[in-house]
Amino acid sequence: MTRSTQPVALSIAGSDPTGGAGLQLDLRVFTRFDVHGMAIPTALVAQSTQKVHRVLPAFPHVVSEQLAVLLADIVPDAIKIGMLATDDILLAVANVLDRYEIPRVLDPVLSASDGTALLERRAYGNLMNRFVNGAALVTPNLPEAEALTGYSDPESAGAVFLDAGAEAVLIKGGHAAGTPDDLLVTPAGSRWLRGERIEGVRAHGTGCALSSAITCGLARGNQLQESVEGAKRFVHGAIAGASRPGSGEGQSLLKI
Ligand code: PXL
Repeated sequence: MTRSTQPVALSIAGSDPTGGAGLQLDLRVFTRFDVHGMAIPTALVAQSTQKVHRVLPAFPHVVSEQLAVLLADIVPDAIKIGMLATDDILLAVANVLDRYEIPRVLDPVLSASDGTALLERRAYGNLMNRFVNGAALVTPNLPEAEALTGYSDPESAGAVFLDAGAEAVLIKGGHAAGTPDDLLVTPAGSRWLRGERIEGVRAHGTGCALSSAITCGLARGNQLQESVEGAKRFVHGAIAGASRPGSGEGQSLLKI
């Protein structure tokens, strides 16, 4: 038997049966980066490419048991955290992760594109205290940055995330008018990473794909900025190749 040298990443996120976002998408991204993927579901989400119908959070103690049992056996090289659904699940995950020092990428998923809450409002404080604090990177889009920090301008929001204990923040500009540039904020300063909009594609799962791809870079031991730039190129290609299966009226699915 040979020992595998394949890097290992873990996604802690919600299930998206369409495969367009969430755990199902994260695992496919891990595979594309030749990283072994592990996955812990925080919620079952009944959804189509049109809308979210229902969110069923997992039992918090089952989430924490899955995580504790897994980490006692395999310690991943990096962890991606997405949808946490409830304050109780958030705390259950945080209490286990606190025992480990594993680089974490936090995608602070608050709601789906149709507006359905994917994290309950009362959990926002603990998201900042327990997950932003200590994260290798936090990847909010502009609405998430504003909801969590109170600031709509990316420089001010980035500063609040750093104050809350994040090592770095990537404020994603895809929701802004004009070019979708992202601001990477670190204690050493901030810099714009240029983006290019692909017209006519309304894809979902871009945030999940980006944070998972960055997690793969970190799991491989790459530097943060290199990981972010590689992930941005990957997601750009995934949007360019996106398709609209099903009724064709909903959101596009990324080509991973
Ligand atoms: O794209 C945000 C997101 C994350 N995770 C899950 C989702 C969604 C959006 O619908 O369903 C499970």
